[in-house]
Amino acid sequence: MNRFIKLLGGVLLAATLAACGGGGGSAGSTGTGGSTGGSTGGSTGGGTTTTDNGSISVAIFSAASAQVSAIDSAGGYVARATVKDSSGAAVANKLVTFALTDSSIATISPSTALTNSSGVAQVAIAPTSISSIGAASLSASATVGTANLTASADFGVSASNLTLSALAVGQTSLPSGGNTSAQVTAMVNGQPATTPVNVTFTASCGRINSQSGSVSVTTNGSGSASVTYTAVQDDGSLCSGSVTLTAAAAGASSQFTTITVAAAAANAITFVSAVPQQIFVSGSGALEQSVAKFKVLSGTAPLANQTVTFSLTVNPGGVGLNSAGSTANVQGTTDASGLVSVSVFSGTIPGPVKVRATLVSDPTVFAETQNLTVSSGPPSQRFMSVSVGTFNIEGQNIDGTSTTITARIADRQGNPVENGTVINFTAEGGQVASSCATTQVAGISSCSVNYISQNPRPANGRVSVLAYTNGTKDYVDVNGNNRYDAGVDTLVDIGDAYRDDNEDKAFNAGEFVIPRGGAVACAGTGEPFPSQANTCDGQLATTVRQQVVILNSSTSASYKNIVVAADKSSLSFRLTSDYNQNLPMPAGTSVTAAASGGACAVGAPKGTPVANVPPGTDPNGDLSTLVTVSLSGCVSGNKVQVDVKSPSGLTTSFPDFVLP
Ligand SMILES: [Ca+2]
Ligand SMILES: [Ca+2]
Ligand SMILES: [Ca+2]
Repeated sequence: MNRFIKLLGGVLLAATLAACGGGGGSAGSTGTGGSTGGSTGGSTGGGTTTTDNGSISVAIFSAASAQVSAIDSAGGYVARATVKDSSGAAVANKLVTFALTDSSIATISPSTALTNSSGVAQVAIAPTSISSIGAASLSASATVGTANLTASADFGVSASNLTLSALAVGQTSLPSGGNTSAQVTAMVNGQPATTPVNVTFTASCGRINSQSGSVSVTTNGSGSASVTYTAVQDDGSLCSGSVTLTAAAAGASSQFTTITVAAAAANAITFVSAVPQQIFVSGSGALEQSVAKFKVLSGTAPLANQTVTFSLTVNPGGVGLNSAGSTANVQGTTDASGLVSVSVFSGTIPGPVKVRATLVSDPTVFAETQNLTVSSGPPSQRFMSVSVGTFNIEGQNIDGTSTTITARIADRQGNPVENGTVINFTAEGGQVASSCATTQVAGISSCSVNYISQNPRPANGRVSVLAYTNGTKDYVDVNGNNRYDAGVDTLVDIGDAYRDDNEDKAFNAGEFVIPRGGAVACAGTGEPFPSQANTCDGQLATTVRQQVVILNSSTSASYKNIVVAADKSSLSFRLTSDYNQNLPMPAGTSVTAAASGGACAVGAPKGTPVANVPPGTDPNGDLSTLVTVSLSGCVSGNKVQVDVKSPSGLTTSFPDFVLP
């Protein structure tokens, strides 16, 4: 039948369908009112407008195709318009526009439609919401020929009776952290709602659709609202025991159901932190305690009230748990965040430490600290030692003559400090590298910097250089517990470190100083460990410091204090730098002697080459070099020639010594 019809022309098809009595067409024709001659009319449930050009009628039908005068949230209603021409024949493919006088109580969707071959166009009409109530007018408009035709029909929106079905869940018993579906159907007048209904789901613990608190979802076309419930709270903690789920919709009684969630079992432990990661050997005076923190989990959720055993798996020596020196295992219980911690006390030996945390409920589950170490103590003032490769360098007349300054530094126990301890340097003249970082070679910590000669050059040729770093003062361990106890032990207090440029054993304005803010009265000292008076602070920490002096020896030589033995068996003098007769010549300077006259002969001079001369702490100290030349066969009037050659190669020839 259908295949046969499709072979026929459109007109015949339309005529056939009209003859068959399409529902739309016959329904439209039942409207009342409209008279001929362009008048319009309408009545509740339907309306028809007839003109000379044709007619249009509109009415509302239920899902059961019954014409109705009211709609409700049961859904399935349509607004249906029928368009005919002046001869009463159906007008196909005609645009019909639908409109409502009050969109707040009802909506049409879509608002336009084309007529079918029966001249019928229809759109859906529904209450705007489940709570909509009132009345409005529906209109349908189309253009037939040259005439704009509009028909209207008044209708009511009836109250709906909304109920919720029982709340159904996929599983009523969940494992810890598990999830399940939950579903409820909104019923309008006993039938599943086709109009969207907002249903709010709430759980007494856990999340719905991965959200905390109440979650609103809209029913689908079948009136069903469904969510996923998860028995894990927002902060990751786990629900356990009875959980109540609630589904609620405005105007309907709420629905409840109960889910039983299994208690969580700890199955993981992780290391969280050790603060600080570095502690110092006991007795160093520095921080000796760290707090190691672990977290107990069930899956990924932190678990409270779990007991953990702490044990030492790596102990360089003397490390204690929760008290100094106590190597016994200790226990702890996790807090609400699943965290549990233990205090770690350093021992007397530096090295890495490992603390293990083991679940009491499952000893196969454990974690260990990472990167926790007991370090050597900080630099101790008493164990600061700075040396200079060559003190008396040929620096007065030549730039760039170098020497090496080495700092050796240990902690209070005389053990090497941590690698990387930075020693700073500052110089009165010349140029010195600003710092070096200690390394341990064969277990001994030290580092070196270069010093070179250049301007400025102090007038007396003595260049003060200060080496310093952060560390601790010395103290007398009165109570013998190998650590500093303020008020019990006797501190060897010192004031601010400074560089005593003029070596007067006191701080003078303009001299480099490292202020620490102390104002306690105390005596000051000069090199080798300069301390500014009255800047003590009673604290263990200090700037560990030492001053050294480098001598800018000259290239040209001078001499003083010539002595010739009465029997003319020797000649001696003191060799000095030319510009300061208290300064030696540069280390390595060589002296040669020759005699002239008769049988007078010289032996090899003593006092050459010039030694590396420590500068002492007296800025006026005589650092000249005694040179002795042995003589043989010499008599009065014989001459002795002395030449002095500096390391750079310049030779100074002294005037001939004429023997008296
Ligand atoms: Ca002590
Ligand atoms: Ca001074
Ligand atoms: Ca000086």
